[in-house]
Order: sequence, then C-alpha cells, then structure tokens
Amino acid sequence: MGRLIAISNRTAADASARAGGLAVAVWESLKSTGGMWVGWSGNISDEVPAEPEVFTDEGVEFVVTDLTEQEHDGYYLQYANRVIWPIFHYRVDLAHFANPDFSAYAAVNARISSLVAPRLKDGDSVWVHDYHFLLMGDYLRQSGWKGPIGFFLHIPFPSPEVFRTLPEHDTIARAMSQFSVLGFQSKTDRSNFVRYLVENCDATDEGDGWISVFGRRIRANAYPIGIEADSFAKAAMSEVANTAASRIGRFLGGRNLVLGVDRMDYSKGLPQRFEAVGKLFDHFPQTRGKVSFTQIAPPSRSKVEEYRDLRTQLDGLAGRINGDYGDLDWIPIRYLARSYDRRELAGLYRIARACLVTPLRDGMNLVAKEFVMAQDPDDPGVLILSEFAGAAEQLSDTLIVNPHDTYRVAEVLYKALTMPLEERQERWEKLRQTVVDQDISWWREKFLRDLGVEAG
Ligand code: GDG
Repeated sequence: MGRLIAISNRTAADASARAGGLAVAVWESLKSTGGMWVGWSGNISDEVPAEPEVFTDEGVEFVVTDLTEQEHDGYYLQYANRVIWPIFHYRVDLAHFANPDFSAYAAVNARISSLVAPRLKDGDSVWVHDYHFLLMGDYLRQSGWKGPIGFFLHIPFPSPEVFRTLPEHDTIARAMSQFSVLGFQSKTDRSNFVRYLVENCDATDEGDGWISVFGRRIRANAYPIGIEADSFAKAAMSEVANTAASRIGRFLGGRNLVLGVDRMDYSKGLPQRFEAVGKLFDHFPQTRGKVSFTQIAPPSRSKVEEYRDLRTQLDGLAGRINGDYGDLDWIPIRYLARSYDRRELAGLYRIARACLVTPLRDGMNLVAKEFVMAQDPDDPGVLILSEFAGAAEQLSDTLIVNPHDTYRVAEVLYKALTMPLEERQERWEKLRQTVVDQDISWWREKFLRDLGVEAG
C-alpha cells in the first residue's frame, strides 16, 4: 500500500493541533499509510531556511519549513487572504491586487513543492489542501511527478464571472487542471469550476465527475466535509459542557438563548445578523426581554485590515442595538470576541433555542452540523441556515434564509422561537441522520476512494 502525503498551510505537527475534525481525519489516514505531512512551521525566519525541519511522530513524517517575513506577507497575508479569500467569497470589492504578491504566492507554492517532490516514491498519493496551494499540482508535475494528486478546496469556488476578476485566473485554472481529483464542498462550487473550464479552456464535461481539459482527464466532484458526529454529541453531554450551560443559564434567567458561533470573518455575515436580531426586537416586541442573542466570535487574521474594520463595525452595532432595546434587567445582544473550549461550545449549542448560521458565503460551515449534533432529542433547538453556506445543500430540512434579507431573517427567527415541539423534533431527526451518515470519515473515505487510496 502506498503512502498518503498531505500538503496544507499548517500541519498538525504539534499534537495539540490533532484535537478535532479535519486534522484528525488527515492524521488517521497518514498514520495508517505511514505517510508524510508537509507545510509551514508557523514560524518566521530572517532567511529562507537551507533545509526544512524533518521529524517523525507515530510513524508519520513531518516536513515543515519557516517562511521569511516577505514570503509570509506576500503569500499568506496578501495573496491568499486579501485576494483569493475575498474573491472566492464573492467580495471582489475587498480584494487588494498587487502583482508582487502573486509572485510571492507562486514562489511559496514552488518552494513547498520542492520539499515534497524529492521525497515522493512510486505508489504514493498526494493530497493538497485549500486555497493556499492552488498552484501545487503544476509545480509537482513540473518536477516529474506523474502519480495521483488530490486537491480539496475548503472554501467556495466562485461563479466564472467572479473568478475571472482574479487577474491570474488563467494561470490558476491551468495549474488546477494538473490535479487528478478536485474536491469541492458543494455541487454549486463544482459546477462553477467546471463551467469556467468549459467556457475558458475548451474543456468537456464527460459526466460522472470526469472532465477532459488540456489533453488530460481529471475528476471534479462535490465531497461535502462532515464532522466527528458521535464525538461531538458526547462532548455536548460532558461535565465541561454542563458547566458552561449552567453558567450561561444563570445569565439568561429563563430567557430563550439564540446563539451564533463564528470566526470573526466578513464572510460570516455578522453585521447583517446583528441587524436581523435588532429587527426581531423592533418588529416582534413580544420578544423583548424574553430572548437573548449571544454571539461567540473569536478574532481571526487580525493583521489584515478588513478584519480589524469588521471588529470596529460589530462593536458599534452591538452597542447601538443594546442602547436602543436593552433595559435595566436585559441585554439583547451579547457579543463575546474570544474563543471557548470545544466542549463549552457544545454545551451552549445544546441549550440554545435557535442558532443563527447566516454566512454571506461559506464553503461548508461546520457550526451548523455541530449545533445539530449537540441537541437534546427531547427538546431540540432550531437551526437557521443561510442558503449561501455549502451545508444548505445537505441540511435542506432546516429553516433556510437569505442572510441579506434581514427582515425575513427576523421573521424566520421568530418562527423558530415559536415552533411547536413536534415540528422541531421532526426536522431535527432528519438533520441528525444526515450529519451522522455523512460525517468526517464518510467524507475522507469518499475522497480517498476516488483518488485511489485505500487508507483507513
Ligand atoms: C473553512 C471554511 C469549512 C469557532 N469558534 C470557536 C471554535 N470554533 C470552531 C467551530 C467550527 C470551526 O471553528 C469553524 O468552522 P467553519 O466551518 O464554520 O469555518 P472556517 O473556519 O471558515 O473553515 C468552511 C471549513 O473550512 C472546513 O472545510 O466548513 O466553510 O471557511 O468547528 O466550532 N472552536 C473553539 N472555540 C471557539 O471559540 N474551540
């Protein structure tokens, strides 16, 4: 059996990073094949290191390298996070184009490829992750590697019209065509990619996932990522979860909890969500003093200006809504810009009456699936999910909203808060079944089977 070689921006070289979800899934496959994991060490050094750091843990070889300040800025902070991220999330208005950043992005892809290529052996399969390494297939092919290279995109792939706003769309699409199997989160993302190839690269969609393009036959499919469903359900009943639930319970004093949990990112639709909650209190005055909205939003990418601006905007919005509607004994919006233990989150999900998962665009959105698994079967809460999250394709039995239509979101939230128990249970049972059936192992096995890897 050949080895599986994973390439991702950050590896789980540190055992604490193997705690959840994706990292566990990749780690298990690497362990079972005696594989290798290659990526950035997370450190910055003054010069490009002559050699990567190489070490083995539980039979898995790690090959990690520091980046220079210039590489980190151009490849990671600028091109990956200020060009690809906004464009792939349909925020062309937030993209900052600068040719030197693309050069830095390409150079880091080439450098990581040069660490992988000499270590590959016949029978190995490569699995590249995410938008940091869109060019990796091309560099590995240039080095002479003819074996399988899988690629999984965790974020959306935009419509061809939006993808074409990326100055380097042509180079990127050509490079992506060098992968053997391309995995997308949803059918929509897959069809956007294929439509681009058909319109711009004279590709043919042969059906059953096969595409012929640039004289090659590649596969492109939707592989919606899942969660460790059973383990999350257990986490929601742990001691730590119970303690978190009773702490927030004391604050709520019998009021209904509406919850949001998101990295603080402009793709997550937080300002629109806050507006929608304000509209709930405005148009449904009977909810005033009876409902409390809590948003957990750990800050992320705070070195990037757009993320700092978002923080300022949310601070203002929460203050305004609390000022307008709050009372001596009631805080309408609680916004906590910090992170909590996974089990504490599970406890909060469990006692929430409704969860607002309303991104403007999202590859999948795992919070939606975690919320489902954490519910109490005797009294499940209601998930309100954006139609623009990849998860909406699988979780269509829940309440689906357009997050831009904030008045409608407020109405749907009211419907969720007043939904009879029987309807809540019926909807939840269907959602639960989907999340359990299509969990993280299902996702990994489906992808690796198509790549031709037999990994446990
Ligand atoms: C990308 C794509 C895709 C959140 N706050 C805390 C915390 N979290 C955890 C959640 C969840 C995860 O972070 C967020 O997952 P998402 O799926 O919502 O989003 P991204 O980070 O944007 O991830 C996304 C994903 O990749 C996987 O392919 O679904 O579309 O954008 O697990 O629970 N975890 C802890 N404390 C917090 O305060 N411990």
